[in-house]
Amino acid sequence: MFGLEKREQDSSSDVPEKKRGLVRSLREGLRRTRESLLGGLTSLIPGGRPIDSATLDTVEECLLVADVGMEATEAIIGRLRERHRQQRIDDGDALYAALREEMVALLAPVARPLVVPADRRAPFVLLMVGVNGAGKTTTIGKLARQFRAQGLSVVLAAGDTFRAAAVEQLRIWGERLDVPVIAQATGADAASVIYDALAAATARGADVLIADTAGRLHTRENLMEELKKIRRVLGKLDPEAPHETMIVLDATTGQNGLAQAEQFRKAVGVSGIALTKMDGTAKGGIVFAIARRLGIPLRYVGVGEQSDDLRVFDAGEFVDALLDRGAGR
Ligand SMILES: Nc1nc2c(ncn2[C@@H]2O[C@H](COP(=O)(O)OP(=O)(O)O)[C@@H](O)[C@H]2O)c(=O)[nH]1
Ligand SMILES: [Mg+2]
Repeated sequence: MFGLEKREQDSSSDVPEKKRGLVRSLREGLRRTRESLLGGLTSLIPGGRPIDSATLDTVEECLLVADVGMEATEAIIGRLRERHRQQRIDDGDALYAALREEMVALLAPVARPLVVPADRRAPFVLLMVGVNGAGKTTTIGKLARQFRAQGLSVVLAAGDTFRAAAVEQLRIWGERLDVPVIAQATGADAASVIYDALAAATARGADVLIADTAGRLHTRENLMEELKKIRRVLGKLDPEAPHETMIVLDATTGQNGLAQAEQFRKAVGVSGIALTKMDGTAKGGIVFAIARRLGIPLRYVGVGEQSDDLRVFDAGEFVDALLDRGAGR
């Protein structure tokens, strides 16, 4: 069977211990979505039983329940029905294999990891955006840790000057990771904080600057204006900055996240997505809707609150973790 094969491979092959641990934590993080997806499937598709059109209807329902969304579900199911018509799916295992293939194919175009180019003259500037509570500040801490582990020097900019606790939260991450945090008092002009931070990062010869931003001001328009201003002032120091504008989306908000991404994309442009809290939801199928509807590169997936709970998004690894029938449901 699919999942079992995969598990044996992992434990017996030469996959390094660390990598195996990461794959395990991705599986654990996707547990609730997997249960929702496979809960309806395994009982209906025992290996060897012929697949009929009703089975495919069940698959369709399971995808919709997991928040895969109408469009992505229809894309996947359409392809499966076509294969079934051609009699290339005759039992449960073949259906699983086909489903895996179609899912990976749908995600592959957005599985484009963030790459910090090695031949840089100036700091690589990462501007983090997203609504309050999405996980921006936490994701910044996790990213800073990953970059440090890659031997890159990092500076953080406390650009969420709206909430009193926001600067403090970033400072704590900075202390924990031994990464400098450039900040001013609550209420300061966010664009000026981030401008200063880029100047400081450049002076230090830092590799990466990660800028935090507010998720809410008095109105959504205020926020978008502030973000535009931040982009403008960064451009004065480095015409190519920000090199990445990453939106942080909370997976537990499901389809709502798609609307947020559209809003931010329209206002300030978005070049990448970090999808957080996959561990807290059965609606992780949202990744397929993101791939289908937005087509914005999905860089990272957050699977917990700890500093190492951030996975680089890999389509094959993700789908395997999602469909793994042997992974302790
Ligand atoms: N379970 C879980 N919680 C997360 C994840 N990412 C962030 N959080 C939590 O979400 C809450 C809001 O995060 P925060 O970084 O403050 O959001 P911000 O307002 O966008 O900066 C915090 O309690 C975080 O610990 C994740 O991947 N999984
Ligand atoms: Mg924050």
